[in-house]
Amino acid sequence: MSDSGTILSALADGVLSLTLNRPDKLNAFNEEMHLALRAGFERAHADADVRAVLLTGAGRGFCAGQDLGDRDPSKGVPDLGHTIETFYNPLLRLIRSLEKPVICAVNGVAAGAGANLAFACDITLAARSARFIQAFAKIGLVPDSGGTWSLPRLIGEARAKALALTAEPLGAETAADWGLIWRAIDDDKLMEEATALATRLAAGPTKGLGMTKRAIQAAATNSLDEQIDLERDLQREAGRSADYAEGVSAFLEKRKPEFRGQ
Ligand code: LHQ
Repeated sequence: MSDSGTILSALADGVLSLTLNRPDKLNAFNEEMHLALRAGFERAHADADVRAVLLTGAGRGFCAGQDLGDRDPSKGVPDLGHTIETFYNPLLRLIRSLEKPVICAVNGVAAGAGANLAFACDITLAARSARFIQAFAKIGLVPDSGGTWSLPRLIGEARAKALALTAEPLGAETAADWGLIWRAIDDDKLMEEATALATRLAAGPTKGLGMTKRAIQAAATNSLDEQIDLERDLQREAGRSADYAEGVSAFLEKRKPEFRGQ
């Protein structure tokens, strides 16, 4: 485990674990934590040994969004657009463009940008006791970190608007029932299950998994014609991969495949 203070980082079995580590502030983002988390995702892009990412939080919370002490208007009117452009948007783009699975284990409350960060990941699990809060409405802000994009797509406009306008907390089980996250897990089993899932995916045909992620994301803006053309192109590429050759050989030889993500 390497400890850069605000982000704990460890690579094991192809899984890069990134843990938000400002537990006294419920892992609210300051600039240092932003930069350290960004460095973690940049490593995930560049390092072939990283085949999946597991994002979670230290302590009783997952992430309470922006550290409001760092963006206090009483100390001068802040340019929040600059904050978003400099810190949040690059992070979102890094997560969405990473062609490797990103698993999120929401260990406790996820508020503001913390909630929308969890929804930007590929597979999000949450402790049964966790709750999601679009806290922006409580302080006169607008959902960011992709929330106005992901919420209506994941749960429809009616629920998206109600969550964003009321800032009412949403429990993990309801979030799972609505399709905002993949599963709610008993608190004491969350990390075990999330680690097992990330490890399983990291040992899988991660080149194909990465292309699958790209295709599903592209569907948000593609027509059916564009999408099936994309599927053709990606399948052509996947069909030439070493993992496809290994997967078919293993199937025919009735053995477990050994994928290398190539
Ligand atoms: C915090 C925070 C926090 C600092 C808890 N900051 N200390 C983007 C661009 C630029 C600017 C603005 O924002 C954005 C995006 C955003 O994320 S906006 C939304 C920002 N987040 C919030 O508004 C959430 C604020 N926090 C809360 O409402 C509560 O803390 C929640 C509901 C998350 C948890 O409530 P509790 O479980 O009752 O915990 P708590 O309130 O007692 O918090 C524990 C400690 O964490 C406490 O410190 P203390 O020294 O009193 O123990 C809080 O002050 C601190 N904390 N969130 N965002």
